[in-house]
Amino acid sequence: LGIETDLRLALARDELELHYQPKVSSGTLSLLGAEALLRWRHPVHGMISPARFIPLAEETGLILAIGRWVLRKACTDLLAWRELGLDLPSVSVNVSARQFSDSTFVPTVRQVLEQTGIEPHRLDLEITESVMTGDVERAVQILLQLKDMGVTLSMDDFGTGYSSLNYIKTFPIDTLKIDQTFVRDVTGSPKDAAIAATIITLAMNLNFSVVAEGVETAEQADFLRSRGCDVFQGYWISRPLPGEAFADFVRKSP
Ligand code: G
Ligand code: G
Ligand code: NA
Ligand code: MN
Repeated sequence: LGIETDLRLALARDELELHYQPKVSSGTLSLLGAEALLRWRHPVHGMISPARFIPLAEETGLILAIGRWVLRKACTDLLAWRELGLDLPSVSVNVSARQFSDSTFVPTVRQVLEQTGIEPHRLDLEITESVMTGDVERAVQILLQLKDMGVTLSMDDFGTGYSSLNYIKTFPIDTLKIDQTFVRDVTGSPKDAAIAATIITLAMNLNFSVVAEGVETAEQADFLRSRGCDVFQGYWISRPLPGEAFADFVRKSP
């Protein structure tokens, strides 16, 4: 109960923050965007991972308020960096299934775009395959409404959920993100190599961009690049960075 009450107060107490992990072109390593990753700086327990508190936020419905905060913060950070002369082409925000299926989600995205004035194509929404487990037709309608606004859509953790190729065919998405569980042993495990290469080929053939997550070594990068992967994200490029450190990364980026 303690942590639930604390989470309720975390927003008001300004304890949530966004860290940013770069996404770079696999060829030139130029900066293409960044994924916003939520952190909770708890006054007693220190930094708490979203893996621990997002499930609680989903159960309690707090994810709706937190999700709105994340969207707004990511967009205003992007604008603030631009004021400093730092051009970040795109910012990605994670959207949980509960958030996605709530009737306030589409209006919230529209409102944040209008209020911040960020160009819609600079906002990327990362959704997981779990949005397909409910009402698929409704999910497609929501995705189409988001596409109409001009935001881009990424399928996160691809290959780990309930994905069906049938859904992939009908979902109006722009990008597949290869889950890091396939990237981890991509140079050691022939099976993981086959899966990663197949996802890359699938993405290319369906005209999706493809991001490899969790790239930690030059060897992984070489393999993924050789198979046609467009975009890298992972510790090999950079860990998720607090705002100031991320701004430094952008400054130094090719
Ligand atoms: O950054 P880290 O590895 O700690 O993230 C753990 C998990 O939390 C990941 O699955 C990530 O997608 C999720 N996560 C991080 N930030 C957000 C957020 O703002 N909203 C939602 N819904 N999930 C997030
Ligand atoms: O579920 P999602 O893909 O959004 O989660 C991304 C998570 O992966 C974040 O918690 C982030 O901190 C973590 N992450 C990012 N890059 C790497 C990496 O290269 N290696 C590992 N082990 N984790 C990573
Ligand atoms: Na993500
Ligand atoms: Mn992922």
